[in-house]
This record gives sequence, structure tokens and C-alpha cells, in this order.
Amino acid sequence: LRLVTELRDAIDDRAITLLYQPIFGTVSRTPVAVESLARWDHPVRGPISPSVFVPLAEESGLIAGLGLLVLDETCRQLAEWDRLTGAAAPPRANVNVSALQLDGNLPDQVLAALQRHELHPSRISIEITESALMKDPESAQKVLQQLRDLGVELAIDDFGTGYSSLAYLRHLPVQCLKVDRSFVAELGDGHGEIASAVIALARNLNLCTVAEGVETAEQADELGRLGATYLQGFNLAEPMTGGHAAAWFAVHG
Ligand code: G
Ligand code: G
Ligand code: MN
Ligand code: NA
Repeated sequence: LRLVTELRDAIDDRAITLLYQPIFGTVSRTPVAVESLARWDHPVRGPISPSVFVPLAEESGLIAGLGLLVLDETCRQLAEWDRLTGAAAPPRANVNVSALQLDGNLPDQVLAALQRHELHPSRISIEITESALMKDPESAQKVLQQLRDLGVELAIDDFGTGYSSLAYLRHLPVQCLKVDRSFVAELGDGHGEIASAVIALARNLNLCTVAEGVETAEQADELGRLGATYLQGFNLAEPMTGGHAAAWFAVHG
């Protein structure tokens, strides 16, 4: 209970910060996007993982505020990078949203954040977990279509770990599947079956793929052979602060 109060204060004080992990074109090996990842460095308890505080926020009614903070801060950071670097092809940002954010307010919130920071909607991609989509598929589909109509990209996170019907995929206005890192980890053990099947499925549906959790050069090479569109993982780049990312993109972008 005390942690909930502290989380509420942390959200109000913007003490929840974001790290940004680059996402690379598999063929070009150049960064094209980042995923924004929430962090809470508690003054006494130390770092608390989002796999702890996101569910806590969901249970305690704080997820709306946390979600707004993440959206606004990501857009603010994109606009700042644009001012600093003036890059011809500035990075896009993937934002994770919780199942509980997937309601009729989300499209307005995304649009407001984009407008506040004068960003084109194509700069943002919304990551939704497969399990969030399957909680209430009809209403999820409505919200996804509204987001898509705004011009933001949509990706299914942790793909393959939930239980979505494959047939249902065709009716969702998503552009990209994120191959769960558990399937990427298996590549090293000579078990590429699931990663291979997800990538092939995505290609047949004209969807792009982001392979997550790429930790070795061998995995990256194998994912290249399998035809993954994008790579993300510690082997290519770790999550970094917004300030560090500006310098990093100046060198690698
Ligand atoms: O960054 P890390 O591996 O610790 O993230 C753990 C989990 O928390 C992942 O499932 C990730 O998707 C989730 N997560 C990280 N940042 C956010 C966020 O801003 N919003 C939501 N809803 N989930 C997040
Ligand atoms: O569930 P989601 O895909 O949003 O989770 C993203 C999380 O994965 C981030 O919190 C990030 O810290 C973590 N991550 C990023 N790259 C790697 C990696 O190469 N290996 C592992 N184990 N985790 C990673
Ligand atoms: Mn994600
Ligand atoms: Na994921």
C-alpha cells in the first residue's frame, strides 16, 4: 500500500523515467526506431522493474496517469532529438500500452501528445501485447482502428506467447509482429522452428517483424536468414537515456 502511494507520487513528480532501446533494420544494420521502456529508480528500494510497477499501476488505478506520462515523455524526447540532430530520417518510437489503456480514450490521448510536441503520427508505434488484445477482441479492434486512422503504427508485442487465433490476425489493422524473445533465445539451441514460423506467417500477411531479445551475433545472422525485418536486443544496443541516445544517434544514425 505504501508502494502504491510512492508510485502515485513518482508519477506526479515525473520520477518515472524512460530508457530508449534502438531497433535496427536487419539488412542495413542501421537504427530506425527506439522502444521506450519505463524505469523507476526508487530512492530507498533502488530500481523497481516495470514488470512489478506496471501491474501495480494497473491494480491501483494509476495506469492511466502512467500511460499519459510515457506517451508525453516519449513524444517530448522525439521532438528534442529532432531539434538537436536535424536528421533526415529521424527515429520513430515504439510505446508499450497496457491492456487497461486500450479504451476509447487512447486515440485522443495519443493525438494530443503528438500535437503537443508537433510530431507526425507516423513517428509513433503502439505496442500491444497479444494477451491484451484477446481480453476483449471486439473493443480492442475498434480502438486499434481509431489509432490506425490517426496514422500511428501498431505492433503486437510478445507475439506467440498468448493465445490469439491466427485467423483473427487478418482482421486487426496491425503492421508489425514482435517475435517474443523466448523464441529468439531458442535459436542458439538449434530450435528455430517457432521464430521461423512467426516470421513466415508475418511475411504472408504482409506484416513486418521485430525480433526481440537478440543477445548474440549468431542469433542476428540466423534471424537475417529467416527474413526478420528488424532486430532489437542487447547484442545490438542496450536501453539508454534520452540524453545518451542523442549522442548515440549522431554516431550510429
Ligand atoms: O524493460 P523491461 O524488460 O524491464 O520491461 C519489463 C516489462 O515491462 C516488459 O513486458 C515491457 O513491455 C513492460 N514495460 C516497459 N515499459 C513499459 C511502459 O511504459 N508501459 C507498459 N505498459 N509496459 C512497459
Ligand atoms: O515485453 P517487452 O518486449 O516490451 O519487453 C522489453 C524488455 O526487454 C525491455 O525491458 C528490455 O530491457 C528487455 N530486453 C531488451 N533487449 C533484451 C535482450 O537482448 N535480452 C533480454 N533478456 N531482454 C532484453
Ligand atoms: Mn514491448
Ligand atoms: Na515483447
